[in-house]
Amino acid sequence: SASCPDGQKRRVCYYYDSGIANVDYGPRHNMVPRRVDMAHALVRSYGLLDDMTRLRERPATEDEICAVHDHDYVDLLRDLTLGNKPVTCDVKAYGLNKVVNGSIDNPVIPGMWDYCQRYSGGSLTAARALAAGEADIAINWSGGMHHACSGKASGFCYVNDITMAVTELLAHFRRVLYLDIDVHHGDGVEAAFADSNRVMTVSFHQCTEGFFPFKNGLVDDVGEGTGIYRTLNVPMKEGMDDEGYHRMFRPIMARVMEVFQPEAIVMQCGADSLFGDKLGRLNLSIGGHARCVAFMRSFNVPLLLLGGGGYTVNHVAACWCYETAVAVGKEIHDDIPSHWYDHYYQDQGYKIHYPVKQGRNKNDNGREAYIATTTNKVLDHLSK
Ligand code: V1P
Ligand code: CA
Ligand code: ZN
Repeated sequence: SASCPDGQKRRVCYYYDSGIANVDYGPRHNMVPRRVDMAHALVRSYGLLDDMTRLRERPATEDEICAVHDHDYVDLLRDLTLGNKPVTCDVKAYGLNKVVNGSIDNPVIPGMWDYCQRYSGGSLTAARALAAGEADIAINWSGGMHHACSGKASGFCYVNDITMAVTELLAHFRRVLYLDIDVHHGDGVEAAFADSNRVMTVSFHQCTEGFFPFKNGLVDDVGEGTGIYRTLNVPMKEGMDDEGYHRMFRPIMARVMEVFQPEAIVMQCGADSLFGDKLGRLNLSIGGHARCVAFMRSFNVPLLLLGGGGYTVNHVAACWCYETAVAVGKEIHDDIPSHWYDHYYQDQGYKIHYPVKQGRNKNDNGREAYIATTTNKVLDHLSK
């Protein structure tokens, strides 16, 4: 259709599991799984389900999760939830229930194991649809839990569905690109593939004093051993706007596609890089965030779109609905249709594209030329 960035249609598969909507991290927690149900309700209300193939719900099995996680950690996740065995070990050593400054990032919650199976099953199923050649783009907005490590939970992530999906894709494609536009560094996925020459990981993120996950994701962290220069990090200061973001994103990703030539792309679309997020301090608009998706789509390489962070839930749902439209290649009108969750969008005037109030962009302070310097450093790594 003419409204597509590159004038071409794509076959899109869509995964949605209603079993995630009621998962509750606790009353004061920022992570609200219901935002995925909100996004789904919006997608449905715009009629976008008619433009996609709905994938059948299939929770990941214990064996599938064990392919990228340690056995003792997986046993613990399963047993803590089902309550079928008294747990005698120190769950804090596994990143669970650890109290830091009065808040618990990774609480042991009701239905935790089932939740892990469902969101990671979605990413695996979506990856398989791409591998089987059934789709050009596959979507799982409940996935994208990029911080989980092989043996422990981190940053609201219990199992790493991304690592599972990439591993699945590696059985069918020679080179897989992982791209992460969540406001946080994609540390768990980076660590899993740091020494691989078949996976390139690229994370754009806020990198400021005291910002999770703290001292990593620096511009000179480039991987190791056989994977050297196949890890890229693009750190940013507070206040980054659409224009500055794309002044880095476009040249870097164009060059990545040129030199790495991936056969499949996994893109984590964390919506906490949007303006007005509760945790992030970048100032992307929904249009600016979605332009990243449109740009990667234009290369016509099998593309897996995943969710991730995003803590102002009305912004998150509007963003992922709009990106679903970008995937199918349809322009949707800005007025949010009347539906079950429509009252959540009152603050943004019932529009998809809410306004960005640009404050100071600390990346664009004249003489220092942070954007140009950082972009050149990354391009220099790429030339190696
Ligand atoms: O900053 C921390 C730990 C706790 N601090 C004292 C050190 N944790 C962050 C975790 C952010 C996780 C982001 C996940 C993702 O990348 C992917 C899904 O988006 C944190 C923060 C924060 N402001 O950074 N935890 C919490 N806030 C928190 C607040 C209330 C209740 C529970 C956790
Ligand atoms: Ca990121
Ligand atoms: Zn995040």
